[in-house]
Amino acid sequence: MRTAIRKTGGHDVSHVPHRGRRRSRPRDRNRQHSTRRSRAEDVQGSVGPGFLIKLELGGRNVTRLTHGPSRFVINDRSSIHDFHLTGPGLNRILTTVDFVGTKSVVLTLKKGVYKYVCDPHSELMHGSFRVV
Ligand SMILES: [Cu+2]
Repeated sequence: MRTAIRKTGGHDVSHVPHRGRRRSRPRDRNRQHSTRRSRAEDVQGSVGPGFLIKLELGGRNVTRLTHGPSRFVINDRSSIHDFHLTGPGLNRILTTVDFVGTKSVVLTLKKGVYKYVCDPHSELMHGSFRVV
């Protein structure tokens, strides 16, 4: 329905700006920062499917961690590798050779050097980090 524009009094409303189309402007509604990962603080380990073992935090190879509790999420992508972590007071196979999938464990790290290997291929597949 149209609203008629009436001239009131002697004043001439010469030009009424066109109101018909209101540009629907895509608003930048508070964009949530999708860069924030829910579990960015987790230490991400992976082994396989090739002859590769790694441990990363925030996409970077782990060389140093702070002592105290840390969650390790290990993704074992092959049934020929395992993920074996040793360190001060710790000697633990986080994922076995047969296992394929992801395991999550919270470990309380102590100061010192930790090493991780795939036991069947330890010459090739190993790494270490320091806990301070
Ligand atoms: Cu292996």
